[in-house]
Amino acid sequence: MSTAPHTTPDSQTTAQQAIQVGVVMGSSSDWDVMRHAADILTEFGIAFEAKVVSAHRMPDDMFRYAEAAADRGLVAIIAGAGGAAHLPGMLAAKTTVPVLGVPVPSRHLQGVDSLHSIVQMPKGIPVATFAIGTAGAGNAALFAVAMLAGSHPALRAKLDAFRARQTEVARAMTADLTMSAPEGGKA
Ligand code: RP5
Repeated sequence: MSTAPHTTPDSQTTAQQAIQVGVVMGSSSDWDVMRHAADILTEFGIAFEAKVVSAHRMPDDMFRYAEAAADRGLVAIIAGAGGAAHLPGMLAAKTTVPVLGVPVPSRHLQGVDSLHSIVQMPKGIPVATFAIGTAGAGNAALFAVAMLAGSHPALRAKLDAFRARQTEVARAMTADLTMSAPEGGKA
């Protein structure tokens, strides 16, 4: 998996199995955020692809991608975009495969524009919208894992173990505070 900024492979999969999740974004400049979704999917062994599919610069490609998604067996599409972030909503308009929207931080409005563009969908065309930036990208991937876990018990066990590890890390934070507390201080 490339972590270089502003580069995404045209298509990548984590295994020689059918692609289950599409990770798409409006520009390679979104990759620094969206690779956090890719990292989670890799960690859980989910076969995915990463592609730039710009709603504004490649509208025909975007529609083709959405129209093919169900027949290709995609379980979810994680779509990230910034600014006038129409990609998640327009994908959702053309497919019933669940679309998980990630607002990418934008240059001038810090991603609030992206968030509003993605979350304010009209009734009837849902986009599950996540937090702005890397937390949203990671959580969208975890959400996709949770969707798949419903029919894959081994994945459910992995997700439970992930949560348990996270809990232990959070508990250990208190011990770290105690260690670094000033003389006589209480943590
Ligand atoms: C959006 O415009 C993309 O999702 C990206 O967040 C933003 C800027 O794109 P570039 O000008 O960096 O290609 O479509």
